[in-house]
Amino acid sequence: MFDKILVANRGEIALRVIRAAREMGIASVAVHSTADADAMHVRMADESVCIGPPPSSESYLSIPSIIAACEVTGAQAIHPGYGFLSENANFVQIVEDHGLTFIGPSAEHIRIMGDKITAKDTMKALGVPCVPGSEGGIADVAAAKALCAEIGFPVIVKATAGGGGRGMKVAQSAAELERAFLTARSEAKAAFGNDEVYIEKYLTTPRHIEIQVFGDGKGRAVHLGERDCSLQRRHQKVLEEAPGPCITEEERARIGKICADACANINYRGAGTIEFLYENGAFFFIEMNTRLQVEHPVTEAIFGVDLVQEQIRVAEGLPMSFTQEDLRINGHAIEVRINAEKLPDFAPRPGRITQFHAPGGLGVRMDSALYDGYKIPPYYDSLIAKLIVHGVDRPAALNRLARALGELIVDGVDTTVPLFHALLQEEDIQRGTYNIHWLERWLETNLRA
Ligand code: MV4
Repeated sequence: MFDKILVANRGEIALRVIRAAREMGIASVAVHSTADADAMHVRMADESVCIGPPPSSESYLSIPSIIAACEVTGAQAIHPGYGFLSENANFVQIVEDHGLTFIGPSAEHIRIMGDKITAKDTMKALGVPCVPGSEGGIADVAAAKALCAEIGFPVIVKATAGGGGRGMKVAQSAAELERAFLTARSEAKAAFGNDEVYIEKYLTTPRHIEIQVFGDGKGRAVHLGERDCSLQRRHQKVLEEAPGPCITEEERARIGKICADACANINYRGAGTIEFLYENGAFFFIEMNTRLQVEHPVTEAIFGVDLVQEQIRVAEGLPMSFTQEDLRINGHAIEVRINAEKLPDFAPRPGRITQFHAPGGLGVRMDSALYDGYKIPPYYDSLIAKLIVHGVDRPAALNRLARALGELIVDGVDTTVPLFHALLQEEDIQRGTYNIHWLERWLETNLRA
């Protein structure tokens, strides 16, 4: 059993991990930049170590500083949270080379899923349904043209080193293909130092449905249903819910089993998310994320599990505390991401919080590192709070979200809270009839004006 773990992150997710560890009797070490000396994660942890100046590249991404912080505090394991070093296979290798434990998947699995072509090949071989497209990379314009003649238009050209929406180009017709291919390739080279691209049939109106998986690293794995994360702006999720409003129990059981079996097959360890596009009742794999995700609390709410405690358990070599049969969905959960941003442009608004009051009551969870008088530094992500509500069904969760948003006070900076009040008035939100393009269109017609 670990006695002490280091949390290589900041903000609400650092608190999330510290809380999970404390309930397990495990001490926590916070690391922080000089800009975060007064941050809540530093206050809440049992110990803290300053690891560098404000820029992430010199602090939260500084591998030598984080390893050194483990050595001086005696932390035996590192939880990376999300972002930062959470999907850095080289980091995992270095952690393990120092006799420490990475609380997450193996370096090999992170590497496989980080290369989107290899990820897709791997998933396809494991029986996971994928978007029709190229077998591996596309070498030149001639190969691109030949493939598209077969699969038809529209198509999307994606960078193998991309992911999360970076490095993609759509071609609506043969006339647009050469340009899309060459632009995607040169942008990929510039952004990632890797110009390999692949092509898929472009799905025009899908939903983003992701399956939460969890493995013990020893051949057992389960799924914890899906989350619908279709409400996004510029590839940033804005609201997530579980279960997906359009997914039937039969669909969930079928795609969930495919995902769990795939993870069992490769001895996947810890939490993972298998992302799909869902259109006309069919699932198409796009990417796998080998980390705990921002939106994991909606899954925790409906299944009543603590995914971070499970991550710590399996990192120690213990079995998971539940089997697939133990997992039953209870009600409906919705998360909204509250960012320190000014509408309508979502421009970051760091600054001092003059008054903060978190909503409470039955079925309300607020994950936030804010406090009265806290000064949000300008160096990091603008997410300042996640409000997660849980109700007996989707209408109850929506009513609870409206009630909780009404109780919330965040004064001193602009936030995205007004967006959620407005979205709750929309029929498509109330009915759950939205796809990946809905929010951008809604913003265009409602906020630009
Ligand atoms: C696609 C697609 C349509 N067809 N792939 C964007 C993020 C990255 N994870 C994959 N993305 C997409 N891949 C095919 N074959 C549309 C998107 C996409 C998208 C996906 C999920 C959520 C929001 C999105 C917004 C624009 C485009």
